[in-house]
Parts: sequence; structure tokens; C-alpha cells
Amino acid sequence: MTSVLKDQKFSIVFDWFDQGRDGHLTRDDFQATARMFARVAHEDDHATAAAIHDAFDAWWELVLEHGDTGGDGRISREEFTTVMLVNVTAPEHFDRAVMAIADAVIRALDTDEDGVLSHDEYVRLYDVLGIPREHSSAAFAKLDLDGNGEISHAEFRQAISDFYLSADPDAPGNHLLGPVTP
Ligand SMILES: [Ca+2]
Ligand SMILES: [Ca+2]
Ligand SMILES: [Ca+2]
Repeated sequence: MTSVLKDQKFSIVFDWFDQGRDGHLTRDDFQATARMFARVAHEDDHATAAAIHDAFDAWWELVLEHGDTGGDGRISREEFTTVMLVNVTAPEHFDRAVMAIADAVIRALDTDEDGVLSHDEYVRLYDVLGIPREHSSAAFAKLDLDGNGEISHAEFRQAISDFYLSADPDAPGNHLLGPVTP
């Protein structure tokens, strides 16, 4: 198994984070992406918004410290896919920079506070992030691993792990952001 699939998934993330659409990632891009994610939180829920911003700050610091091999203070696509593979998804970094966002997002999406995400609760994430609905309903079906019509905290964490860590083309979490075809 090569890392072609992972490269492709990280490249999707790169395009998603490149809010300035200039082909490089900067601190501004990460902060803009954090603001977009923080919109899932209720306007009074400052703790969740802060957790999301802290995690994106940590992610950016990792990317800049370990990934800016060209030393120009911004991150090219190649620098990003490499630093994601080598550093950000390493066990000592992944929870703080990536899973912390997932945990905050789940709390914000579970508006009825029953500990699981219904279809309507889940697809609101995609609306906030600007991902088309046709992808969100397909993703919900794939990520609901036990098929009980709800996405549990564990199922969502598994999806995030699959997406960022798995080189398996059949991993359900590959569908997190829509179709992936290496
Ligand atoms: Ca660079
Ligand atoms: Ca719920
Ligand atoms: Ca389920």
C-alpha cells in the first residue's frame, strides 16, 4: 500500500484550507478555516469556539515548524502533504491538532445533547463548511458504522482517524469530505 491515497486526502484538505486561494497555506488560511469551523458552535458557546481556534493554532504551528522546508513562511501543497504524513498525523501530535477539533465539533453539533448525532445534526456540519448536501447524506450512511441511524462519538472519531491515518481505499472514513478517487 502506497501513500498515494493519503496524499490525495491531504491534498483535498489543502484545497479546503487554502481560503485565500493562492496555492499556499498561511496562518491567515488556518485562522479563516478555524472561524469557519467555529460557526458550528452556538454564538454563546465560547469554550467550543476557543477549543477549535486553539487546535487550528496548534496545527499551524506544527505545519510551520516541521513543514516549511523552503523557509518562506508559507506552506506549499507538497510541503503540506509531507508534513501531514510525517508530523501532524504522528501519535504525539494528532490528538492535539486534529482530534481536538473533532471533539469540539461533535459537542457543538449534538444540539439535543443526547450524546449521538442524528442525520439532521450531522449534516449541519457540512452546511456550515460549505460541502454539498449530496456528499453529506452519503457520508452519514458510510460513517454510521453500525447502521443504527445515528453517528456516535466513537463513530465520528473513527471517521476522522480513517480519513487522516488510513491508507486503506475501503476505509469508511475516506468519505468524510465526499468522494476520494486516487
Ligand atoms: Ca514554504
Ligand atoms: Ca444528538
Ligand atoms: Ca451509529
